[in-house]
Amino acid sequence: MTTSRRKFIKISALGLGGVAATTSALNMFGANSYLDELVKQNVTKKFKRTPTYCEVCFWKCAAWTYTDEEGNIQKIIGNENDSHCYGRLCPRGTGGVGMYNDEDRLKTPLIRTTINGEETFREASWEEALDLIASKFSNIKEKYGPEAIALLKHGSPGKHLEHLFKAFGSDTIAEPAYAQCRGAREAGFALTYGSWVGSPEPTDIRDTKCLVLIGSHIGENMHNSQVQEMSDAIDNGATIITVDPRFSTAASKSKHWLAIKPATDIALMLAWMNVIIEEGLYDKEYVEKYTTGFNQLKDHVSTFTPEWAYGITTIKPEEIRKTARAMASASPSVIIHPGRHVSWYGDDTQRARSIAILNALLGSWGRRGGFYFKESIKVPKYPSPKYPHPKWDWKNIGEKYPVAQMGITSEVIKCSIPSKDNKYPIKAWMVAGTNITKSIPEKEMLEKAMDELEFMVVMDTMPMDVTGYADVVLPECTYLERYDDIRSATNREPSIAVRVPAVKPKYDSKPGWWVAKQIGERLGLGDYFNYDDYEEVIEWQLQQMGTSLDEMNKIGVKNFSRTSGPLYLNENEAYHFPTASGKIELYSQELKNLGFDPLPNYIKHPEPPQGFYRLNYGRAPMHTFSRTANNPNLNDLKSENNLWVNPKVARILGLKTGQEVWLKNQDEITSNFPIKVRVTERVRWDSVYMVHGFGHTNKKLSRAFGKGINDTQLISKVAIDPIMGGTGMRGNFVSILTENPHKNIEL
Ligand SMILES: Nc1nc2c(c(=O)[nH]1)N[C@H]1C(S)=C(S)[C@@H](COP(=O)(O)OP(=O)(O)OC[C@H]3O[C@@H](n4cnc5c(=O)[nH]c(N)nc54)[C@H](O)[C@@H]3O)O[C@H]1N2
Ligand SMILES: Nc1nc2c(c(=O)[nH]1)N[C@H]1C(S)=C(S)[C@@H](COP(=O)(O)OP(=O)(O)OC[C@H]3O[C@@H](n4cnc5c(=O)[nH]c(N)nc54)[C@H](O)[C@@H]3O)O[C@H]1N2
Ligand code: SF4
Ligand SMILES: [Mo]
Repeated sequence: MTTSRRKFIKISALGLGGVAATTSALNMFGANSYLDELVKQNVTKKFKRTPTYCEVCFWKCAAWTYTDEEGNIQKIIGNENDSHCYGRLCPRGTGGVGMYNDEDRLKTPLIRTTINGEETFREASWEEALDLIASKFSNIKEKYGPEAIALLKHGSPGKHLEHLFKAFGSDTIAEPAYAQCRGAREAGFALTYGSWVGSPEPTDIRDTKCLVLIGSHIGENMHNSQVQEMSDAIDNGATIITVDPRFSTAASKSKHWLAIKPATDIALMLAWMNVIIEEGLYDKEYVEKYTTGFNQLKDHVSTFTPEWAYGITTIKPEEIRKTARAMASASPSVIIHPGRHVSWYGDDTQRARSIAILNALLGSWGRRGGFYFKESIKVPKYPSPKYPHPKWDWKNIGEKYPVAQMGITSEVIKCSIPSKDNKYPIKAWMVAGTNITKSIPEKEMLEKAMDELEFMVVMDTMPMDVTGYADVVLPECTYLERYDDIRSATNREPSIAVRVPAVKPKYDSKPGWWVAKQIGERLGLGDYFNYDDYEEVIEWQLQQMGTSLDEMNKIGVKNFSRTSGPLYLNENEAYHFPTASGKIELYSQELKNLGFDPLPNYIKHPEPPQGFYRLNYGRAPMHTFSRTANNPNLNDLKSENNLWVNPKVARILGLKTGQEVWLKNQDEITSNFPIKVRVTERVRWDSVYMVHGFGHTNKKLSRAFGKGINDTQLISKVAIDPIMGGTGMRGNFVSILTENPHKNIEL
């Protein structure tokens, strides 16, 4: 590590101040949850219930928080009337109370200081911390303009700070949920259908006859209603086809598991298109009526036969044909799922385009059992002055990527490293609700950027790694202790849900809305924060929508009727897709005009050299990214990640289940900590697999510190998507070390 000004402060230096290894995740909900037992032990007490929506991930399930007479939170359960959860939370949502109870939480504001030449944090009052932030922000605005202050955010706190930043004159805003997550699929679907997929995905899983998952590991990826609908679809006899180099939970529930060679999915999809077109299995009427570019597509895929794809994907031609026919026979009640975390190999927009095109050939968009037309209700904006117009913003920063529709975090990071060609110099960051040191790879670049910043504020609930780089750390209270914006869901029917504090903030933590207002007032932006309590904002908005906080406190979720038209295409009426041609664009003139392939092509990606394995990662049902590793309830379910190793590899290297190993990647980066091996046929011999979000380096996380390996540390090579700037992360290779490479080094 460099001897930088912003040396990472291990908060431990502060001084001042059972494993359920099961992956049978499809039945880990509600009544089946172990946490339910804890809940039952308390049934004799009288509870008060408060409405909320969950913040353990971004599915935002509406829930009830139950507090006892002493004001302790006893349980959180799903709201029966909510289309995101159908009354049942996933294990993470049930365990969300651990976020509140975690004794390692950030407790007071902290300010970076130097004592005897050592950088450390000292505890500070809110007054002092907020005054310091306001004065630094004013200074930077004066010297460089407000645009030079960037907001990196994720989740609810981001919304409040976004308002602050826009009022201040900065729209230099980005989040990892775009370039490191779903950006490429939004770009791919927007190019094809003219609209985003969005969240929740408008996949009509409950009524589908065939669900095709291309690396979407639903069941480990625990997006609630989606998992429940998939479970129902299976019970109703739907065919599940899973394309995954790993035998995922979804694969175990599938009729067809295609153990594809990593990084070759586009070849498989081109071959599927070939079969569907050559055998005349596509929905001819739909293609004729709603799409453009079919003839070009037909010519394009004519040589991409299953035999051609076999050599690339290792999937047998008859398997390719059989699965193509299975999809077609379910058409139009078939879903080739768009995926969610799609930043894989850099050609991700083109992979998403392939998925979009396949759905169009099978006529599933706008059809029952395919994709429905989603709808949401607009929450009126609380009265506030107009935002000033920044001189440049996230769009300019991402201008190299013409199709990007949101800020690109990695470009914001690059612009924070001074250089003479940098047109958009960024000098300060506020980071809220995102642990960028774990969610954004290329650690060297990230650390360089943080080192160059004149000022960095982090607002978090926990002493996560990212806080160690801050000049000021602000402790936000958890979602159970605060108001946040009204959740307006985009679903089959529109609905709203509220988050009301169930308990008072613990320690000296404060809600994000309060922090935004306090900083705003200090910057002379009081007019933008014309309320004393966020309750007033919500009450005003609810009144505009014909309800009230009083009503919402009783019901938690309010469902509205659709007004935009039917859920599916009305076949007797013309339909205008929001694309340039008004049709589904199988052939993309827009991509062609921008100099990209108008139809997807397979390109070969690097393969692991001798002695190396592809680093594959994913989710575990009881954890969300890095944010839950220290959660007492969820840590109890799974306290570390394991390294999945194929038995062939284990034999060659002499590895046994339970043995600790270290990993070294292609750039000689060695994992800080060891990981325990799990020998399993469920992973291909060319890859190893681990759950993302472990290997925490901050000792202040008493349960999570040093447990398992942080995949992000080993992702030093990325493949940038040239169309929308996404960060492809799955092209890293690791070798397995059986000896501790850090024997004499203190970490
Ligand atoms: N290597 C690798 N990188 C990835 C991924 C991967 O699988 N592997 N996944 C990618 C994907 S899909 C995504 S969406 C992103 C996710 O990226 P992030 O959202 O950055 O993920 P987390 O690691 O959960 O970090 C969340 C941070 O918010 C804090 N937090 C939680 N609740 C609150 C709150 O109420 N208020 C505040 N102020 N802070 C809070 C947590 O303590 C934690 O520090 O990561 C991406 N990056
Ligand atoms: N429990 C839990 N659930 C979550 C989250 C969480 O943190 N925890 N995070 C949520 C978020 S924000 C997101 S974005 C989603 C992410 O969830 P998904 O979108 O489902 O995740 P991915 O990371 O795209 O997919 C991981 C799967 O891809 C497979 N894979 C790897 N390489 C390839 C390949 O080359 N081809 C194919 N076909 N498959 C491959 C892996 O083996 C693994 O099974 O999960 C959401 N749900
Ligand atoms: S899916 Fe689980 S963690 Fe995510 S919001 Fe719903 S209950 Fe919470
Ligand atoms: Mo994500």
